[in-house]
Amino acid sequence: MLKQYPPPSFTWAHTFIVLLTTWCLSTLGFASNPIHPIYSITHNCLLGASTAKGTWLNADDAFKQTPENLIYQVTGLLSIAGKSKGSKVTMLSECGGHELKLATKYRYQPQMMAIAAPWPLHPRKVVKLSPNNKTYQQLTRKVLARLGVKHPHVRVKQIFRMDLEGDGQQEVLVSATNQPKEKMGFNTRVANANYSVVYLRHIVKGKVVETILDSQLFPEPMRAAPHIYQIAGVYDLNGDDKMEILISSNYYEGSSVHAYALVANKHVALPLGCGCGV
Ligand SMILES: [Ca+2]
Ligand SMILES: [Ca+2]
Repeated sequence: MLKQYPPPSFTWAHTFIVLLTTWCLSTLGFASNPIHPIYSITHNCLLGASTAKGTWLNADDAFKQTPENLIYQVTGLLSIAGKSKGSKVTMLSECGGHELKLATKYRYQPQMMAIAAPWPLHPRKVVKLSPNNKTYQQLTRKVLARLGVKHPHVRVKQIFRMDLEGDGQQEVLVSATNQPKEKMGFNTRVANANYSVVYLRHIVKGKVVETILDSQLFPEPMRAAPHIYQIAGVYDLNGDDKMEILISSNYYEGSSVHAYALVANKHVALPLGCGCGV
């Protein structure tokens, strides 16, 4: 007698399980073409996304492919506020930004992000140090002198220590800015020896080095719209257990945020970034 294979009962059960699994994954935000968008709540724009393979999509491609109902981790610099389902991303009419509506509202924090990642965004601890730390003030003075800032007024703003790639060696990220009214981000003039810099202190072939990630220097007073660079977050953006670095830039009538990775001890600019400005 000819045996029917698969048996009818298996076919029904199998079909039911497949449909149920598809529905569950879709409901939880894991679509058949999963991407992991990276959205800046502070800057109202989509930086891009990582794919299921851990590669990167720029903002335009991520915008086209981001489905609704993804689950986002909502964060503010060091603290994960919680999770929320997100809407489809839409274009803002002004300044090329994007809008992502989150179902759950969280209290606003500086440098707030929504990242559709099911993995830990901080696989290792990120420690905030006091900007008054004498060691890093002295180090920043040397870095500024090396950049050509004469008699710098050292004003360290942020210091974060972490092991970016999980090799057991700690890295330190430092931002320093000296500008008039710098909190406003609306300067149209700069004074003598104004600057803004973000650098990474890390070990290369057994030697400690300081790598400049972003900087802008003004040796003399002039009319200008100076950038204020700040560390906007340190997160594993693609689930490979290595943390990437987000840096924001604010200037007169504009702001943006972009990303770097540390690859083989070298900093690499990632194709992630977005902003709003004139
Ligand atoms: Ca490390
Ligand atoms: Ca990563």
